[in-house]
Amino acid sequence: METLIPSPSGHTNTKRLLDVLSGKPVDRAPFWFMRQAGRYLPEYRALRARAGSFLDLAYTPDFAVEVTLQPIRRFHPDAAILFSDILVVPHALGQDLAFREGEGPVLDPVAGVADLTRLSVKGFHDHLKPVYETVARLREALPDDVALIGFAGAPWTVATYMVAGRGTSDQAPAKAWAYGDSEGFQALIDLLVESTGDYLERQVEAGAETVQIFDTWAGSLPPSQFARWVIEPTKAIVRRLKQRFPNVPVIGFPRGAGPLYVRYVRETGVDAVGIDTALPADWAAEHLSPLAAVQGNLDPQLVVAGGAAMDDDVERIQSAFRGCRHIFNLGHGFVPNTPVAHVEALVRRLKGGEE
Ligand code: 1CP
Repeated sequence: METLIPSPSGHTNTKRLLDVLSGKPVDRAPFWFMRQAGRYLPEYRALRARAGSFLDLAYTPDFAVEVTLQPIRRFHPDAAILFSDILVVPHALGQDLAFREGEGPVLDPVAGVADLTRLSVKGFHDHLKPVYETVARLREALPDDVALIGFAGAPWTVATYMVAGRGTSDQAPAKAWAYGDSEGFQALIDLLVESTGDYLERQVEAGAETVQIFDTWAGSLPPSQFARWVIEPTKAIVRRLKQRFPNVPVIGFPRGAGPLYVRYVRETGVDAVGIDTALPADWAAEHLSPLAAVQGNLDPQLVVAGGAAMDDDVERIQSAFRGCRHIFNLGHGFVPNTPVAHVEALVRRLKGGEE
């Protein structure tokens, strides 16, 4: 089903995203968008209906490759991100998972140490084989100026779903365990560090050129708990990836970390950091840009609104990062009611008239 997408003529085969990540000069900031594949695209909704369920979409390489390529054909961003989900890791560890329409993910909760015996790394990579195949096929299919990003959830964020058995607004179940029985919770985090490190290594072997670690709920922890559950597990994964693949850049996204972003970048060893919508771009340019490339951070709701409100913030973000290593992105993923025409207008602006 996948088709090769020709690169626009006149482009060299260098990838802007990888250039920025390795500190090379670029003609403009590279861009891609979190959730660039998804329900705001009519062709995604059509394929999703054909696949039946979200998991069938994610675990069938024909479908996952096609969905990943949909936004590349439309917008030709500087990167493609593997189409999958952070929750395939607990699924591959043996935790039941389903995605219910309008409800999001539902898992069989892992509520305490006794439940850890239900999880096992046996069969982990067999379960994830379709993901590795998707990565390998994407690497073949992508234009030579589009970088391929692999990803996984960070242990803390994945644990919040495993423990609650669903998405929560306050992450209370995982916090209750972490605060009340930190040693037991540490065993879950250690299992996730190991399995997530393995999973990302396999993605790189299959062809991912960089990986992003999504820590969506990093900002929900108090500063006293941030190092143990966010920094340490991420640092362990980065260290491991760097031992095997010293030249593969790692992007961290500790959403909501506020001033703790500085510590996160210094201590985890990530090459780039994704900033959320609430972090002032000029603050990030001052405090984070000297330490790493910075990715972000247009409010996805501004793309829903479009027009001057969106354009003004694009301009504000671009000028804050002028002269810095910057990857333009959203502060969080596209929402389903984003008008495609607004994304087109945004892309035209980011390309500044090229092509
Ligand atoms: O119905 C549908 O079609 C499912 C919607 C959907 C999509 C498009 C889900 C369910 N996952 C995805 C894909 C996805 N998830 C990608 C693909 C690559 C991309 O284009 O960006 C990625 C990177 C993710 C990562 C992910 N899944 C995160 C971290 C990033 C973030 O958005 O904060 C999280 C928290 C999840 C869990 C998840 N998966 C899906 C939903 C609805 C949720 C959130 C549940 C909740 O907290 O309520």
